[in-house]
Amino acid sequence: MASRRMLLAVLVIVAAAAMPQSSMAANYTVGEGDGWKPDYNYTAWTYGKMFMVGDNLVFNYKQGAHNVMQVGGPDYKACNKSAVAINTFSSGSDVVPLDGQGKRWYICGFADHCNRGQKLVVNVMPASVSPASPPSSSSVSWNVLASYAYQIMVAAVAVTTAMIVTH
Ligand SMILES: [Cu+2]
Repeated sequence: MASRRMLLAVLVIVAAAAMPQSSMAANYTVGEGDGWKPDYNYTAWTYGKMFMVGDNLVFNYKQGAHNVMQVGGPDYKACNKSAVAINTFSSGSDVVPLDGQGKRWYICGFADHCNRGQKLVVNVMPASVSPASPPSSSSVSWNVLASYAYQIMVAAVAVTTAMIVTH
């Protein structure tokens, strides 16, 4: 009986390890410790990050000194602060859900901040990337492979541990 329980525990661990990482929503703090401000390169900040549907962007700034306007592409490009925003956030600690795939554009509507770089564009990917149809980018498929290798290793360690414990 004890070994059956152990086997069940191992199965649970293996199932947990095999869950795709994309099922966990991530919070991205825009600009990390620097927060949301002018004279910052937010395009560089996005490098190497993969934004997925269900993730959140967190904008931190002094309330009343900045805001976050979600606008369309042309308004982003032109830093059009009088644009009719899709959404405006102004709490100073804004959690902005990425609830749809595709490009999203954000600017600060204060003074010349947008022209001074306080603007962000992110490309939101679908929530789940199916292993049956891996993304075409070789770097992404490599990440997926590395992730599988890690999961197999975790499962192997779990099984070995269970065998030692039950024998
Ligand atoms: Cu600003």
